[in-house]
Amino acid sequence: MKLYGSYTSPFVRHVRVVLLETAQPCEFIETDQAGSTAKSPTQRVPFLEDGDVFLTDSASITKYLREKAGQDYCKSAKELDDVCLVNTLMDATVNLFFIKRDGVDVTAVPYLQRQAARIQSTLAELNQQQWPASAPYNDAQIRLACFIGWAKFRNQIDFSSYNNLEKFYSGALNYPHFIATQPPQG
Ligand SMILES: N[C@@H](CCC(=O)N[C@@H](CS)C(=O)NCC(=O)O)C(=O)O
Repeated sequence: MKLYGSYTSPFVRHVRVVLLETAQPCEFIETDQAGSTAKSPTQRVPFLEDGDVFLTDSASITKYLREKAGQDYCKSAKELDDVCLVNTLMDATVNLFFIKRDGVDVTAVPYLQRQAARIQSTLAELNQQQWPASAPYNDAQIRLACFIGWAKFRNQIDFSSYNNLEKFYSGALNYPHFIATQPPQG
């Protein structure tokens, strides 16, 4: 099995945590934008190859790995909805990050302001929910921890008004598989 990704991507990190939790051997192939453009129709990471299986999204990859290990993936509609909420948050924030990095003033583009508002309203919703103080975590929770870690690493979000999310994240920082997949520091 081969996982293509980067050590900074929160989407890839979720897959890496699932690989550790399910103890499945997998070669990690560090892939930049040129590599993902050449090999995946989405031109994004992660993507996964396993024999004839080729998967292009972290959601399908995490489902595949869980099921391959005999585990459930998102048993309830609520858990799937939480995965989708975090996904929307992560997609919008990563998208704004890349656009800002290209020098665009996001405050001057109405749709990008809508993206920014979507990020804040989704964070407010997630902040109102109950989150566990420690492992075990389900896939929505792992994804949320990966998102918060990335947003802090890239200084994209001020979490000071999201106390509940901060508390959840401090707990996740003690989880060995989360520690093992930290983005490179410094
Ligand atoms: N829906 C995809 C999103 C993956 C994604 O956005 N990956 C980012 C890295 S964090 C990427 O490769 N972006 C490159 C680009 O947008 O050109 C997933 O869940 O795998």
